[in-house]
Amino acid sequence: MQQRLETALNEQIQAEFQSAYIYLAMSAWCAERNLPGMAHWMRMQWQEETMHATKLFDFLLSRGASAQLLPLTEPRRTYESAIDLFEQVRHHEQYITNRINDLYDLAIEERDRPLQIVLQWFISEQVEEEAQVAEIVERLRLVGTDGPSIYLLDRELAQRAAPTATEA
Ligand code: OFO
Repeated sequence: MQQRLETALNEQIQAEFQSAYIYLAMSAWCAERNLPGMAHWMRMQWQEETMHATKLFDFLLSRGASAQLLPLTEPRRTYESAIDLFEQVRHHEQYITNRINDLYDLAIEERDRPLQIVLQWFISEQVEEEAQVAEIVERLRLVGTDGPSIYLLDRELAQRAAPTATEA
């Protein structure tokens, strides 16, 4: 594998683990505010991102490249509201989508076809993730974040299933 790709993949593994770390911190924020369904949703998100990172990590090793495990930074701990929180998830996923797209362009430039195939899965996954979180943001905007409405949405988000190996 080309050095440029190895470096970029290690940075993407870091970004996926950083995403996991951010969502785990968000899960704590929800739990501390008595929103167990949202805390669960974030916990599932944490699990999914950990699987994304591991998928790229395994791919890197299968290609005989070297895994670096770059450092993570402390995630943000304060949010104004549940809307603000999910808005941040949306922005973060848009950022990840841009990163994946750039990585895919690099894989094309370097003519690395196996990496292109792996990244095609991530490209589809990002479409799904962005749509999912956009829906939650829209619903929160619609119902607001007070009393019964947030309670119902929180209960619904508690239903999110754990990611399976094919989903993550
Ligand atoms: Fe939420 O995204 Fe990973 O890739």
